[in-house]
Amino acid sequence: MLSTTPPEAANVHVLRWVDSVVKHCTPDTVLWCDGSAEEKAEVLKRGVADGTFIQLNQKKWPGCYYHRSNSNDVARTEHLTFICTPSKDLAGPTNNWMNDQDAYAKLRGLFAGCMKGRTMYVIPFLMGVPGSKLAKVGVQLTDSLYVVANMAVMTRMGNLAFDELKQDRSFTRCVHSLGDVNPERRYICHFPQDNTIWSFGSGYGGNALLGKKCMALRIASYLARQQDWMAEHMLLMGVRSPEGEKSYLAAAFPSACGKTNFAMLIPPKKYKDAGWEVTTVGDDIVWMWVDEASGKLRAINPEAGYFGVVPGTNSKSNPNAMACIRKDTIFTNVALVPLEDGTYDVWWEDGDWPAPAKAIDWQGHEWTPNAPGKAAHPNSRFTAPSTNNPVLDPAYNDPEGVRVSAIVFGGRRSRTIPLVYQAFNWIHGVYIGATIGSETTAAATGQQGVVRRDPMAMLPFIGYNIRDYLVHWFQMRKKMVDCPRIFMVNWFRKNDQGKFVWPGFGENMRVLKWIIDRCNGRAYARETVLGWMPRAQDIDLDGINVSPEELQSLESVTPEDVKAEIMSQEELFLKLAGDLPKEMIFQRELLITRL
Ligand code: OXD
Ligand code: MN
Repeated sequence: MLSTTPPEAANVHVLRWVDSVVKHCTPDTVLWCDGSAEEKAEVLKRGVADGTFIQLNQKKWPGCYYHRSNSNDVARTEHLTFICTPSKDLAGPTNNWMNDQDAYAKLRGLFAGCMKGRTMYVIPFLMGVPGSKLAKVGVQLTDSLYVVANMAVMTRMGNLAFDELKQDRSFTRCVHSLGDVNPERRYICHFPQDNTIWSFGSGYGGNALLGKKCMALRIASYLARQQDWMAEHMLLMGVRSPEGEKSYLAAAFPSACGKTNFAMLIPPKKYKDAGWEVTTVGDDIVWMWVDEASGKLRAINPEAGYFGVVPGTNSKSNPNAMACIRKDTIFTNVALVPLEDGTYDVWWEDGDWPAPAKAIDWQGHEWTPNAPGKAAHPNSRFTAPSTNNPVLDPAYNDPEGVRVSAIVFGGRRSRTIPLVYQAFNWIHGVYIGATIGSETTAAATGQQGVVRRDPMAMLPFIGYNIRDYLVHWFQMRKKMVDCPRIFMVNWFRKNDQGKFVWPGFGENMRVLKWIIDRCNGRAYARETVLGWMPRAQDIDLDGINVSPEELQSLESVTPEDVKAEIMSQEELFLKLAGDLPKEMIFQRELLITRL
């Protein structure tokens, strides 16, 4: 239960630090969270009382609540996100940088007295499986009840964090205030050298749930380099063959390219009937390390829930996500539908249900199907516990993690990039990952539909200099006796008529099977300029509307396409000029010589 006194097990360094932040932010009340189910109910009840949440119709949506964020605060704001270090070189050319002392001074000013009249919640949480060698403790101080309710889903929250931390000093210090939710005074500042995050002025997603992008990616990536592990923007899935062979894949796709859909893939009937099973370990973040005994790469999902994009989620695109959100879920910025009995339903574009005659849109305005705007914000989200997932992998809670057989990179590209190909080796694979391009979507503010280079899908999430990050990737190979095979996929290629050729979703199983067979030395591939590619007959097309010729066209690249791709990578290479690891230059040269 929420308590005005810290638990007995509270760490002395946490107590001192909380004290100092309380003195600075001057909340009226300080409440400690223990992470219990009773507490969650209390938080939601408080949220309904103060207008943070609206309870949904409990028959249709048991345990589900609705929240509408400020309309100026609906996505991660990368231009207001900073890596704060003594020198700019530590943050590198792809991050916004602020001198750490200047950032502290600026934010100290904003945080001073900012919680007057408010309650500060103390949220101890664990990222990672309890007992795992990579599990990391964070403590977030926040004046947002919405953040408390979301952290309770997205992290392993509560006193177990103190059990894990004991009296150690090494926890991530996360300070968050909504402030006045003004983009003019919005800063998401990371101090990797101090294991500290200060976030002011936003209550949305990755800006405010500090365990996720801020800690489990930006701060963790910095720690991972120092400690010889990897923190990546990846999903993690298991595939079990009819013979009982289990393989795990980690896949990095830029934001809103279907990581959640892929992680929860349902095999086509034919595959299911034959005994194939796909299970989810995680859908957004993966922490990986080299197991000393076997010399192989192992991985855990540090999160405990899903923060998924809602529009487009339906029983066809992702039936397992639909199952995940049927109970105990928080919906943010979808449309709200008042029902006759005074309760509320929710609705979103491209979901399962026809548009209601009337709804309240994500901005709180009355909406009808003729209204010019969308009812649900394109980046509206669900927050659902992992344990709701009907295909949650049994190893989700295993501190030993799972062995990674393949690393898959992907992007949203209407041209050039084939449906699937395999890197020649790890170093070539790192080059492929480092040069991922993807057409931008609504997950971050800014222009949509332009190709953005997004190395390892980590561009907004690398907590230090990208040069050192890429070197770290190259170096990790040397620590492994055997390494995962690396692949590139693109579900989004279009034909000359502008239509998607590959059906995607569950049918991606067919590509997955080729990937797994390649990892186990079973499938054929031909050597091409880009890498190892399947021939049309190597991908099962039985039962889908894709001809061998169409598959061939999905795999084809002309030398002109490759030249244009190399030229368009130039933007990234120029940004890194002087900082490019030599392997990147060599790989580009090798690609050119293969033309
Ligand atoms: C996310 C993102 O919210 O990548 O997961 O933007
Ligand atoms: Mn993500």
